[in-house]
Amino acid sequence: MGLHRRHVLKGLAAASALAAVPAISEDKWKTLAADVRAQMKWAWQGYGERCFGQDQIKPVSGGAQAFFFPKGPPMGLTIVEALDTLYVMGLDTEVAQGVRWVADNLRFDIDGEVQVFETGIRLVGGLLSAWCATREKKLLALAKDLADRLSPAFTKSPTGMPYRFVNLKTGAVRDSQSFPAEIGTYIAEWGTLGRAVGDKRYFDMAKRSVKALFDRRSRIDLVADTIDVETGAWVSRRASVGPPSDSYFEYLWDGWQLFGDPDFKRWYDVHAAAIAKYQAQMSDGNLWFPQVDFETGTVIDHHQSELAAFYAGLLGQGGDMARGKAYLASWAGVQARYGVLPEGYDTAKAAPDRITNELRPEFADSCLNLFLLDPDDRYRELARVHFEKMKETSRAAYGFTIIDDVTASPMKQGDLCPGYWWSEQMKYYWLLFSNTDRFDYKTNYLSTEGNILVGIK
Ligand code: IFL
Repeated sequence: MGLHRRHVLKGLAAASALAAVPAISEDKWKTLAADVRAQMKWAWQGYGERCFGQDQIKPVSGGAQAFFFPKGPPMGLTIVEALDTLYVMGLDTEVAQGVRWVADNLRFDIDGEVQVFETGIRLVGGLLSAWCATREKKLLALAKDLADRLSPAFTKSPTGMPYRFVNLKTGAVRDSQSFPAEIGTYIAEWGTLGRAVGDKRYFDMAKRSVKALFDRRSRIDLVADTIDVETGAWVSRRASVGPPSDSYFEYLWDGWQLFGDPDFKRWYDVHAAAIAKYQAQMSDGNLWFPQVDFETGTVIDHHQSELAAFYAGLLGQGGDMARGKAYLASWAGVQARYGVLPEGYDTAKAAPDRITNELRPEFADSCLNLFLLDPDDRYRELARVHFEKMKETSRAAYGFTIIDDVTASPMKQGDLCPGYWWSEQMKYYWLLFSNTDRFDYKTNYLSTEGNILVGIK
């Protein structure tokens, strides 16, 4: 065992100690859950009054912001993202209102191009989870229609790794330089769709893309963060667990968890071992994952994107609870220091290197994933702080907004509620605090966008 590895393992034992919390009664968690539900209901009303059907609300000004097509039509992104969250919260009137809008308005025969990855995780996934919740056939039909319109991105590619953009009407594709997350984050949605409609081709299309990427890993089993999907040649040397690679790793585990496909498990294990060997580093008692050269393992930079915080939960799911807890504890330290996590953190300087917060869910995501494996109130407590701080700093006239500067006092608000807020952290808080009987806490699956594809009751 090398010196570096010994140092990391020794440090892990110390770092994995998440602060103990005083016992909180189940009633208090329920009260907190009721508050989460009330905030969701209030934000939904704000969206309904100001811009129902638009992609995203600007909660400070009360305006709207398109996500897909700047000149329209809107795709009701917020509604699609929110539906299964509203359902598990028992907000059934809101669910019915949202489903009605989708059934009456959402159509994909549009002569415009969309980003395949974002459209897959948000709209295909959102429609599928809404279908799982309500069993409304129209939702499944829309998910299938949309996935079919995205499929030229895969079928026109010589390697099977999808182009980044596709025109929904013509099937024209563009942008051959892509990233692991945009190549490997389909198996959950495409596999679930294939199961629902009885067509394995969806699963195969998503798996082929992942295999093509995995097969191009370096001799030390890492992938870089940019590749040409036409030639299969790497155009970067930078390996990262953060964006734009992040959910590629997540969906390797998920392909195994959801479909029991042993290839996915092997692929996950190969990368997880290489990441632990070459990227895991202790710094001031904290575990971080710096970017490294994908062929040599040499550290490139010490930037840590907040989005990488999801990796704590994934480590736990993959069987490495020690590293999962330690990595969550590292982020918990940043949360304790700044209140709201900055978008980026320089772990060498122990200071933010990006001072915004785009209302991110990843920390709460890991709290939930670790809690599901190990129902310990420490995870709930970290998520409670995340929620309370969000209420304190992000609440605006018509909903919750991004922060432009988390280091300012008071924090400076921006003016946008991203679609994922409705699908992710509000659901994670609710599931953590409520112990709802609309969710199966033992057998479940949440996608990278927080869409519940297994476990809705
Ligand atoms: O779309 C969200 C999703 O969690 C993801 N990446 C980033 C978003 C949230 O920060 O996979």
